[in-house]
Amino acid sequence: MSGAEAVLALDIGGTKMLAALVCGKTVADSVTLPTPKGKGSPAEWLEALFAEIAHWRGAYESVGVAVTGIVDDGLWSPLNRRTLDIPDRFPLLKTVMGLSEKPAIAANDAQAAAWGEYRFGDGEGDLVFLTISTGIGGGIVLDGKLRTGLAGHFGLTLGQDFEGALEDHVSGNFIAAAATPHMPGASAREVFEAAARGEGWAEAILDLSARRAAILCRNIKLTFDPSRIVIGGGIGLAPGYRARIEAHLQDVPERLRPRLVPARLGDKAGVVGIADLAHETMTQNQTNQ
Ligand code: BMX
Repeated sequence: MSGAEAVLALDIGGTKMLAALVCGKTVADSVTLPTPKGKGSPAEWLEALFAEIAHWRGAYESVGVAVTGIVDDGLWSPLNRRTLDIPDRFPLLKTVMGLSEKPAIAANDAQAAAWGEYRFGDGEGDLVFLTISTGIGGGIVLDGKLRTGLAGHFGLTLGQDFEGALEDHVSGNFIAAAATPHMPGASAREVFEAAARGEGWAEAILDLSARRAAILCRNIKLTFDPSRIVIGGGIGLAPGYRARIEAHLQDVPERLRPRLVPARLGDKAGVVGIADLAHETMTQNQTNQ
């Protein structure tokens, strides 16, 4: 991609919305806003985001948008309303194309991030990406191909020792909720800070979360045998969390043990991945014309 061919990349998660101008793996500029959960409609959230980046107009030729939830035929729906409560089949692509006046593509946030790490991260071969954040998202790249649709929605898988979706018992929402009796209103970040001060209750919450994440990683290893599981997301990349998962994998026989690596692109994996997918799609469309 030449420097002039920047892509506007948006990543809308359960906690924050990130807009970035991306060239290859370089993020030239970025803006972050909190996701206005429970306030207004996704159309209004997108309008607010586009208002923030109005000065980027003219700097990009195409748009990629990565979102928490599933995108089918350009329509965005939630799978777990606890992660983000949006209407079913919101016309995401149409809205983004209307606001940007540019061609656009849309995909799931974790799948986009998996692609970013595959293209520009460390290592080679098959990978599974796990974002442990508000929820738990995942993306699978096998034989150089990103799997789409429901593939990789590990956060929605069911557990044996609890009711409902795995992410509701592991991710940021879980960590914050479990802290209520000890620190009412605490955020997941504050639980990490409490654990760093050596507070036992916080240690116990993070350890339970990490133990369940470790089981998920073992199951992923047995399902896909990827060369690595790339860990991203605000919780996944929080200090010490990956080490906690690894501690629960120590006794797993070596052949069965997943190799965990941190997301090389950090919290930019989603925007870099969706920008690359958008660039590929636009190039292909031009070739076919
Ligand atoms: C949920 C699901 C996934 C998403 C994952 C991580 C919704 C709204 N989201 O499993 O599609 O990839 O959370 O999302 O159903 P994040 O917002 O925590 O990044």
